[in-house]
Amino acid sequence: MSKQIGICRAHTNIALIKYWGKRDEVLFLPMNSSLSLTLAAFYTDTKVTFDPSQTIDSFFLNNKKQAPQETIKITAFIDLFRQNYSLKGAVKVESHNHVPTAAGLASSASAFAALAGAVNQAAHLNIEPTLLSTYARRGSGSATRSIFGGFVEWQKGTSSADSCAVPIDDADWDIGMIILAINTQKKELSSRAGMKLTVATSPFYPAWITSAEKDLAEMKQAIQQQDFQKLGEITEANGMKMHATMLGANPPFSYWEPDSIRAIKKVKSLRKNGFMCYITMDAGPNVKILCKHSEMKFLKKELEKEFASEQIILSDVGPAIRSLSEKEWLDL
Ligand code: FM0
Repeated sequence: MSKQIGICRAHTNIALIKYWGKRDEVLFLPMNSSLSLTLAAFYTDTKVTFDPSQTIDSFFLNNKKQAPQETIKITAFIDLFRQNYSLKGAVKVESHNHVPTAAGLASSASAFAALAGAVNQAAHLNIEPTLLSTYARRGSGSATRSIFGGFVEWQKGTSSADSCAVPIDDADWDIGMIILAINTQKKELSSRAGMKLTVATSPFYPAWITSAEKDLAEMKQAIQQQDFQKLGEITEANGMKMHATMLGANPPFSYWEPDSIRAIKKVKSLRKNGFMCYITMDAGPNVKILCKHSEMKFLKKELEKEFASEQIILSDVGPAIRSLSEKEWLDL
């Protein structure tokens, strides 16, 4: 039997309503629904080759063969498909992350969405995107949302079958995002460990859940009305509330650094001067600024007064996953 090949590109996403906490760690079922914006600037390209003549899976990231402890994660992920479909042979996975190292963004969201898409294509599984998002979810929760472009909701669902992504809006109404890289070192506490500690120990956690569901409902309304100010205000407030839960954990922790606060102050002052820009932060010190696409370049100039130009990356709204041809892959 011949080799089967699939190649897929998936973009990363930034949550505007955060996913923070699991109710099932094996199935990656979240405590709350979340909502994100897919970014054009950062993506992963992944090629999957099923080879019936091979018996051991292999994994190459940016042309470098990965150690067994990394390859095991890939095997565990592909095994989810192997349980439901008949897949022939071992798999070779080759991935390229197009995430500027300066961005300091985690790539697990785009990585597992691209891998799910490439498996689907290689083995001709014809899994439709919503179902595919439940597979991506099992690699990393945030990967659920990277199957689609624009604004995407990850509905927490009632079971593994319906905890999936749903496209909300293609965000083609003057939306952009600025990534301000504060520190690109690997963080001390992963988001996985951080959310687990928060769920287990923070007395603020129940309030987070109630509040996140309310924020989500209001944000969906703001998106429907294309009300940018409301969208931004909810984004900023929701992110801050997530970070507040961490200060209540035992032991308490925070991902913030002095420069994160400097960035927050700068964005607030820009807002006072009439610009529509709002902060969100994930499990790290880097700051993401939701803004109007039409104001992005001006905002970059303003930020350059306080931060190095290499720290500031502008992104358009990103699309859904898509297949790449062998030619596109070779041209990378
Ligand atoms: O993206 O344990 O997906 O909604 O980025 O792999 O399921 O890396 F701010 C934190 C992402 C968490 C919010 O967590 O965890 C968001 C966060 P996994 P992820």
